[in-house]
Amino acid sequence: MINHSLPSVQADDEWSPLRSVIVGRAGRACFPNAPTAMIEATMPSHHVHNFKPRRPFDQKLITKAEAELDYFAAMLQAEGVQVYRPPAGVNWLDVNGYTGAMPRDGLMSVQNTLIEACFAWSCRNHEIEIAYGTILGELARDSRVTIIRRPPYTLADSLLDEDGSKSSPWVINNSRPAFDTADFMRFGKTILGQLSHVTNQAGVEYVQRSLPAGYKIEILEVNDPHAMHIDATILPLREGLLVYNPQKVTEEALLKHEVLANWDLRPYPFTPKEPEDPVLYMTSPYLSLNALVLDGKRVVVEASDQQTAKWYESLGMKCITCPFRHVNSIGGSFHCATVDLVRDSTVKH
Ligand code: ABU
Repeated sequence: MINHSLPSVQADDEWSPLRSVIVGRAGRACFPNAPTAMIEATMPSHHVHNFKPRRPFDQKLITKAEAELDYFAAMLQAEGVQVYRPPAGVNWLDVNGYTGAMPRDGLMSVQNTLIEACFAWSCRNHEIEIAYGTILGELARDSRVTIIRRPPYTLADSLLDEDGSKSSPWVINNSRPAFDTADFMRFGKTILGQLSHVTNQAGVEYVQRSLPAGYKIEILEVNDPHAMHIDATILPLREGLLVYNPQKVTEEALLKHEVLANWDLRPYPFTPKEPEDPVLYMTSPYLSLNALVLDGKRVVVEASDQQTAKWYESLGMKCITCPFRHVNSIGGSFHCATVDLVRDSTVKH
């Protein structure tokens, strides 16, 4: 259902009041089937052996993850946020894919424009169409919205040099645009991004060309040899307050960006450990920074993560807790599992 008072896509930042959002669904999720070099570059080394072609995640894990996603979606609806969900029961095993639980990796809203990722991992090539094609079709009925679908030339399977050589710190070359949208974070007309093992310079230039007029990307210098997604590295809690992972980025690097001048920049003060059960197959343990801010006053945090909740509250936030450890296990937290479609804007249009 389209609310005709606002475009069905309009969001410029990570903290303004959230009005409309996509929440993912896991489906019959599988360990992503990417080339070994890509998996070794990005995934926790002690879990690399799990990444075998056509290997589904344990069904009990997925059942619990789906229940957490459903609870999260219901909680957002109860907060007055319009929630879009993809179809249930997608069998990712059949299509040699991964999951529909992490839509932030593949879709980014900027003003009235929704940009589809040009994924580096070919097992994700059709993820957005399969899980989100119907929602994109519905959003596209609003003539004020621009949806930029991935063009076929970006499907070229050319990102790994055949001789295994690398001319950069990253496993992928620059032969075609590659980017996951989770490598970008919106701060109004400036978008901070990172180069990573899934985002190359051609991908950054593609995103820059896709942005509405007046919006620009700046590349944040991160210290993360396994970089893949910026959304456990920096988290703006509200305008003027950002928390960051000091293992991955320095205050000095952040302050090189004009948009963060005069911001209160707080290093995350804890050293989280990976839970024993369920484990984190695909991420660092810093998922507390992968939070969803509802309106610059309220943030959703994982129900068992009391130390982070207390810390965010000491920074003036109200924490809404939600169980999400089984979703965490298959690849991310609240930020990864969502795409904000409409937020009240900080930018004048
Ligand atoms: N995809 C979010 C997690 C990123 C990280 O492990 O740092």
